Amino acid sequence: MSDKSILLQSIPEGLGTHKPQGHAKLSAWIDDCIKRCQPAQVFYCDGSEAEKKFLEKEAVRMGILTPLNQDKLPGCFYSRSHPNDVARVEQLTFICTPTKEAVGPTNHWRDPQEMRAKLMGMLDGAMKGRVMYVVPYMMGPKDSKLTQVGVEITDSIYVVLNMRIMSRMGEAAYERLGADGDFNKGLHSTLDLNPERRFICHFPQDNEIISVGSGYGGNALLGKKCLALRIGSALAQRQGWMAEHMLLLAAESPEGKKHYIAAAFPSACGKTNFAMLIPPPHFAGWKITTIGDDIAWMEAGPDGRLYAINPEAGYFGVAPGTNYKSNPNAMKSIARDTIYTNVALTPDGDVWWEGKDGDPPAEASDWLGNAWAPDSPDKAAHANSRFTAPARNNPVLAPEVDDPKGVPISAIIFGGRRASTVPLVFQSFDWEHGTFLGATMGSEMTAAAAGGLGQLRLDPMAMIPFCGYHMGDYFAHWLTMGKKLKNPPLIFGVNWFRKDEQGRFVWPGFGENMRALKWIIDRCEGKVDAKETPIGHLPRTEDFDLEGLKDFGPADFEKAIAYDPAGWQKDYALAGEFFAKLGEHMPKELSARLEKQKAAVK
Ligand code: SAT
Ligand code: MN
Repeated sequence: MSDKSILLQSIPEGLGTHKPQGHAKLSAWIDDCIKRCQPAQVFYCDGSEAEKKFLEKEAVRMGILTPLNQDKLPGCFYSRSHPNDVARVEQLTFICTPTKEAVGPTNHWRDPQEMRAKLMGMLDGAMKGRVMYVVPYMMGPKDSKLTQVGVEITDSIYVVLNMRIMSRMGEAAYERLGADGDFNKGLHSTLDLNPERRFICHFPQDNEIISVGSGYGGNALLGKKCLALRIGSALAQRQGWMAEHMLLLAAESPEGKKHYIAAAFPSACGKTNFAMLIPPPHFAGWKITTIGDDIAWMEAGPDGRLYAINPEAGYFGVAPGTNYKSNPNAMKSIARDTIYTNVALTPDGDVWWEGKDGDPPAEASDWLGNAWAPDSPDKAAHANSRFTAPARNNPVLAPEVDDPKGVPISAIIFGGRRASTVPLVFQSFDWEHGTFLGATMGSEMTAAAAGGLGQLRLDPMAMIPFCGYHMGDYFAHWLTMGKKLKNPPLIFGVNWFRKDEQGRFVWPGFGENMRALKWIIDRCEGKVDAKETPIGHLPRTEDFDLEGLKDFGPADFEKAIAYDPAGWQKDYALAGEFFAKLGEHMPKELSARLEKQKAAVK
């Protein structure tokens, strides 16, 4: 029988002892957390390889991770979450600012003092008999001006091992802080995983996050959505930069010319696939490399262009649907040193999920641990099952990921999952119209958040779940940023998910999305003209490269980009309701733009 005690045993000499010294505020905060949570052990992480090996071994002994078949998947582990803890929970996610007004109608608000008191009550003695891990990390390359330091205090070894993949974790973070640097305080406890005691709380004015009751990615890996987007967006607004829910890629032409592209799609709409795209054979000589797959931090550069970094160091991607056709580079990225959560486990220590290559296994144990066979009525993997993989595994990782000044963005793309109305690709008229396009985008909801699956909701800039302040002020910030940019990126809309009358996707998607990207790049270079319509510039069929596409000709393309005024009238009506909710905070330019657009699509 293995010993499942949740305290760390036989800690090797030198590990767990790296208590930060010389930053009085940090030390005082850690001491407060210890007093409050009363852990049985405190383990100070240093980010070393030896520490990783030790914590993995301990997580296995505790029964939290299961090693996978090391011949097939070296360095990989399997994990199951609590069945009620499988996604972000927007209704339990709060922004706690002094006034409710500051967070606007799209966020859940709580009074900071009241919320703090409630959380502190729950955290009193919460780590009795448990280990407290102190995790220093950086979001962003070591020497970037935009990089933020965070320290996450958690009682979950799973969180520590995931944070190690997703951020630049380790003592370099303390070095960057020096004696008095600003850092994000993140206190996390799983408590008893009771959804009644689950709260993900942000205190932007204190650069602080307190999260209890969940061990799931977006709720518990505090550097990711909590710091890099909710707190990050609020900091960015105050300091004049942007924190966005965007992938970042580099597209290099056969002549060696590079363009950097940022794209905002909601969770589980293919950001990871697009960021790792492999151009189809017809595009021989083109190369796409990945800078990031989820989050971009951007600022105006001295040349008036917009520069972006990826604050993350790993991919927390959706497993179902990932395969060698949809995303070969992701498949290679997750072949080693990866943590799999809530997928299915096969008898030979491999993983499986719906949409993985090959036939389903004859038998497996599903994400709940129940016996599963291909004729079982339930899915083997949870629809929001995930992989956590280090970016360095990505065969097409861009070397620019570590560049402290970031990459200059040529184009911003907004996209969502839309069965109708939104064409395959189109271009806005200018920054303000592009901001309007982002502000009015909608998407059918996915399994990345609990509830509402398939419903169309407005998700401006894919930031509805992640904007840490008033959406109206956020739109205004976009307009302000545009004024700072002498050479702003061009702004486009895309939709890979349009369906025909029979409910079939009209566009083949995946690698073929290169064709839309190529048109975007041609537009950036002023190489092609476009059709002007009320919603923006649409591609002319003759400029859009369809060569080498099987069973897809100009007539199909015209369906994919068809301008549908009736659909837009509905979209703009929805946008109007949304804008009205934002009240006085809504920038007048965008309200006026909506009226103009409504008239234009009549
Ligand atoms: O929120 S997570 O980071 O866990 C995943 C997502 O919804 O993008
Ligand atoms: Mn995301």
